[in-house]
Amino acid sequence: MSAQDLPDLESFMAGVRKRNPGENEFHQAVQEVAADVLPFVASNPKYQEWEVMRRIAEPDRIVIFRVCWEDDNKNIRVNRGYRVQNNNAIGPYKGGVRFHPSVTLSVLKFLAFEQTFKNSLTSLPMGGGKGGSDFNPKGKSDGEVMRFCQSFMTELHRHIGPDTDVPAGDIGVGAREIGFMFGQYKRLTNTFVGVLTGKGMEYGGSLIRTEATGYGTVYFMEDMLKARKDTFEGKICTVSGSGNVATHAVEKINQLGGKSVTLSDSSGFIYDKDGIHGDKLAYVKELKTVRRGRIEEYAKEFGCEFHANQRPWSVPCDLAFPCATQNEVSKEEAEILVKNGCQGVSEGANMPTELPGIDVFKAAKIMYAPSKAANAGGVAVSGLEMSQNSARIAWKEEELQQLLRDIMKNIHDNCAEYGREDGEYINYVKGANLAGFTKVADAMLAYGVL
Ligand code: NDP
Ligand code: 2IT
Repeated sequence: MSAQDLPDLESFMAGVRKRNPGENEFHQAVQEVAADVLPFVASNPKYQEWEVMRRIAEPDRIVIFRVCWEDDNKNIRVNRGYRVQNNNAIGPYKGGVRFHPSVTLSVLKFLAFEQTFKNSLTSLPMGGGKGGSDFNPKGKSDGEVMRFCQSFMTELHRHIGPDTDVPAGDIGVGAREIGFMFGQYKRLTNTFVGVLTGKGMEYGGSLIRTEATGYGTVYFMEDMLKARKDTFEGKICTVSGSGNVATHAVEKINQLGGKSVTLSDSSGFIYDKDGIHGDKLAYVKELKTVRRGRIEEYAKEFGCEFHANQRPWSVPCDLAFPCATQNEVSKEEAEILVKNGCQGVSEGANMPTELPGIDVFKAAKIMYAPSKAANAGGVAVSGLEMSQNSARIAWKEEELQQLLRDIMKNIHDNCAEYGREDGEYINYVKGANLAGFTKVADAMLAYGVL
């Protein structure tokens, strides 16, 4: 194929939109990657010739199934379950399961696509996948959640396995749900294998998996600061979300000398000028994982501001950590962050910034770590959990802490190498996309046309 035949971004995206009508989140994720990868393949024609980018943007396989369960009032409930197996060029499909009413095929396709690049960046042998359901665990009893998880796994178990596809947690799926799903897989297959990660310590889980995503997101920021000869000391940090990723991001920010002043959930955000630390952070973890209450209760308990139905980006900060969900930072909010002096953004959530918002961060040349690099610590420790399960051993906490720290530094340095632009500016978006793409693409070339 000659240079003039190379597809430009617009015609490439027209094809993606035509093949995947109405799937806006999927279009957004593909466009973010293609904008960097298409010019790169133009100077590396082997990838172009073998249509690698087009093939990565077409999932290997998607399974969609009915999930029936009975609620506490004996009503029959019907939800929809999914598993998107995007690409297994470099290892078994790997990626979380999300239970949230906003789950659609488009959302899971974007997540599985992103996961393919993220997992490649970890340098561990994992392909990309994602699954979930439109089931809403909020307000459900433990018995209802158990019956739903068992029904979900009754179908899903046919499509996964420790060397095939290894799901884990995500929004709405934590230790409780992983326990129910692992138990059902074990019962159905009469095997005890590492088919899920994020497991409890009693049945094959890994130390620091729970903390890994939030910690990793903050480590990535620490490395970006280091590259600018700066540290966390005294930095005011805004964080969104109040689940697994957000609370552990706050924990690590505090340990590194920063001050976390916000948390949020889908009803609004709290602004605690004195900092969220110690007993106050322990309160949030208990509130969200045991009592399953609302973040507004924090404001009542500790006497700080609560802003209903708003996101925390108007609060002046040095550093921002979106850790709730996709598209939670708009262009206008990105502009407000920059105007208020924000110097860096590290994404714990997947694709939290809308495309025009990313352009604002790039134009302002602030430090900006895209999710596929910044939140890879979680799946990296999942990869380490898989290794421990296969070898039937358990590593010590110090070893795992060091491995996580080293993996995040390696991801940072790899992205910096691919993303360095004129002058000192590092375009981490480009760096993550190209570094993630190359390994998967080279493996795909080795296999021929599949
Ligand atoms: P949790 O379920 O533990 O917490 C999710 C948090 O985000 C809650 O505070 C929730 O509030 C809020 N949230 C969810 N959906 C929305 C929404 N539509 N609008 C506003 N707030 C919302 O999930 P995690 O912490 O695990 O996941 C958070 C993000 O991090 C997700 O984007 C996930 O994909 C990503 N991620 C998670 C990893 C992990 O290891 N867990 C790994 C890598 C990325 P509420 O309770 O009101 O719904
Ligand atoms: O988005 C993610 O990387 C996750 N939800 C974690 C996936 C995993 O397999 O640990």
